[in-house]
Amino acid sequence: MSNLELSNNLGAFVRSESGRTTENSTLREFWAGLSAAVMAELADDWDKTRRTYAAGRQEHYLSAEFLEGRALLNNLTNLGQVEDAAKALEHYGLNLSDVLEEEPDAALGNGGLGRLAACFLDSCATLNLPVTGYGILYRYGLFRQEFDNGFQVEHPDAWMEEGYPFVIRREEEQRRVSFADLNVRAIPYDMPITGYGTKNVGTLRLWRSEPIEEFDYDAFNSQRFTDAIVERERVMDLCRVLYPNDTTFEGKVLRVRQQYFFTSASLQEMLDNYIQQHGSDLSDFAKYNCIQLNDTHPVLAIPELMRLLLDEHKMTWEDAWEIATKTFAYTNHTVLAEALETWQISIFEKLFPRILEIIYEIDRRFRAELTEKGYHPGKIDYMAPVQNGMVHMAWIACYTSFSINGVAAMHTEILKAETLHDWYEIWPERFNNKTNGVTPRRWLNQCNTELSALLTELSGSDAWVSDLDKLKELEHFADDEGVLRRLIDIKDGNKRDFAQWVERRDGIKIDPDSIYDVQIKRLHEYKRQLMNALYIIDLYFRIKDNPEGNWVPRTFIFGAKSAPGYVRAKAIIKLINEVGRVIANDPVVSKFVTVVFVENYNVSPAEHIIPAADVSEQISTAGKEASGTSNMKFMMNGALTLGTLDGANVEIVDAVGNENAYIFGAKEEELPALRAQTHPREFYQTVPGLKRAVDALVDGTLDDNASGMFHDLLVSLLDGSSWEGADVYYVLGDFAAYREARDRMAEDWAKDRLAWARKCWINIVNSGRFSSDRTISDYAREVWKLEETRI
Ligand code: 475
Repeated sequence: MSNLELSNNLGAFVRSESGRTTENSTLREFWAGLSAAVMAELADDWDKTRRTYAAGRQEHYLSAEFLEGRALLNNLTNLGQVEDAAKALEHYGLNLSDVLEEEPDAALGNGGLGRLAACFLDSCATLNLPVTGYGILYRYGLFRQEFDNGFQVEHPDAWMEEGYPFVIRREEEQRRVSFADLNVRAIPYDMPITGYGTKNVGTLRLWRSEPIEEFDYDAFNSQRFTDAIVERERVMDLCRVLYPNDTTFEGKVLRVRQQYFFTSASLQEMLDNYIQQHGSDLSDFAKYNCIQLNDTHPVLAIPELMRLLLDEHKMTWEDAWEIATKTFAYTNHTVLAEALETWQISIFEKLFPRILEIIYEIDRRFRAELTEKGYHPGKIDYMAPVQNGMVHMAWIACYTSFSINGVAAMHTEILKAETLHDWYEIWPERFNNKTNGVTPRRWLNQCNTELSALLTELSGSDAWVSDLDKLKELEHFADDEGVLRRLIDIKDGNKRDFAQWVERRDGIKIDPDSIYDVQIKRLHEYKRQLMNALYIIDLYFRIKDNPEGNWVPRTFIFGAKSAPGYVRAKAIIKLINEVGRVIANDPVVSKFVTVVFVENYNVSPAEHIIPAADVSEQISTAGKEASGTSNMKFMMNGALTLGTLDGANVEIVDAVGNENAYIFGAKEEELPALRAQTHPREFYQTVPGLKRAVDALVDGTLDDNASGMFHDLLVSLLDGSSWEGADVYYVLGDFAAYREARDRMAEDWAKDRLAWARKCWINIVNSGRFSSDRTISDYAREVWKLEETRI
């Protein structure tokens, strides 16, 4: 659709959405109409891409989560129609950015793992790789967060209730998924994934469960109407909600149903397609198909593929196993013990006895193979797929997969040395690292248009958008004062934009001339938002002690959701809000400090926050954050990292040099000795100001509304409990080093803006290796063996 066509056609699309004149149509209807126009524009190329990919070797990305966020701007950009759309809307007196703000976020994921999957699909489309994503069409995405008196309250996120133009229901491609107690239809809903500078359009296929028949007519007619409805709802329940846990495992029956549901439907489709394209001899299945398992959530695909090959396609175990071991590759996303998925055998017995039978057979053969190889029975027992009445999903993944990878160099080393050490010893050749990346389309080109324009101007083209390494050629501008001044102006503009946005959205006033210091990520103890809060409490006291001091104006920005059942994380949310309230009410401290907790943090708020950030807080306890990905987004947008040597921070420092990042704190390998040396109470007593900050939790400075929450936080730091030690995440141990680095950072920023901008520039131009295009090229070449396939 050319410019002319969009201005001519938009009205028709809007009217067909609203059933009214354009004058009487709402902004939301304009959003829906414009989105429908975009879908129409994509249709032919999308169809062509699907047909082309079906014929050759393909990779299938199985993930329980895809955290896509908004789609319209991304698609308009890829189609090169942002300006056309703006013009077409102008004709109706409307503003494109207002229309874009009407779009709900597709929040079908919790955090890092889900957003990574979305960035990966973006890169696959841009690189013309035959990759399809498969997941679940949750009716309710990640809960909407509200603060009630500073406490997190969860509300359902019925994100597509009013219609969602970016998925197409493919009734004719439905499959059937059977449980022992329930048969359901799996209906695919396809979302187009456009790429930058290509006509190829990839697909994210999200499955939705529906009853086999609209109604059970017998029940209906025999006056058991309500039974019929209840049965129908039981099926619809399957896909109703995304489990809101990030890096923790919950052994709920509904969750394992979801996992089996989407993996079974996806595999049936792959097998059907194979037969259609290559005939009924399935022995070459692995030649044409590769499956990446995004963590253990889709690992049931392994026994399910075996079942389909054995039972439906009458293969021998040996032939089927050969295919499985050449098809699956597994990515691990966390070393936290609480994330390891282990399911009770009794659940599998109830839901899918045949799958359990197959898992037992995998287990039997595994034990035989390792016994044959001479391994110690104790070790075999520990590594076996079935142990102590539990099925170990990660062990099944490691035994079957030809590739096992971590998501940053340091993380992969920890997998090899600790988490998956026994597997590494036996099968070292399976292990490889794939450091995460983020898409520079969404996370730079779209969210930071001014900086992008500067980069395009200086490099003479926008080629960097799909080849981020090109930015390296701009490194010499680090010594060009004119360019640095422009960078400073752009950042200042973004900071003013953010101030406006947050005032409109949350009613909070902030000073755009202050340093913006940002921590946005899920709330988890290992990420140490608590350490960040203790710093702010300490700063509050320091300013009160010396109100005439030359304090750098600071804005501390947070965004975080806590799992609804994670009591201590919720206490930390309340604490941050309470610190913000106390400071706002203090006439002295509020002159220098503001705390902003952005409510309902999600992908689209991140797009407003990141371009405005000066400081990127990446302060996890060393060894705990597998990679992190916001660290990369901040770097691309010219914020400096304040971080520990953890996850991908290590590689960021390696890319920019020590002098262009602020690294502090205990290293992973030092932690055991440091912990043995000093009890947390000793830090509390001896680090200047630390006792005062910790005591503020309970001495009346801060109010937890008599919930006892803040007292529990204090106990967790100083004493621990019968089941865990004191200060498990080394908050008190790292506090002094953190404070020193953070103070120094604020002073550096205030002292010499040009020197600061130089560091920012070095970060931006060295962010190429953190593009998900680099990550995906590595997967495609080393794991998937995929070729670029242009339509
Ligand atoms: C890491 N989620 C980040 C990111 O690789 C990393 C696990 C079990 C159950 C439910 N959710 C999970 C995760 O483990 C997860 O999101 N991990 C994150 O993956 C992408 O950058 O460091 O914490």
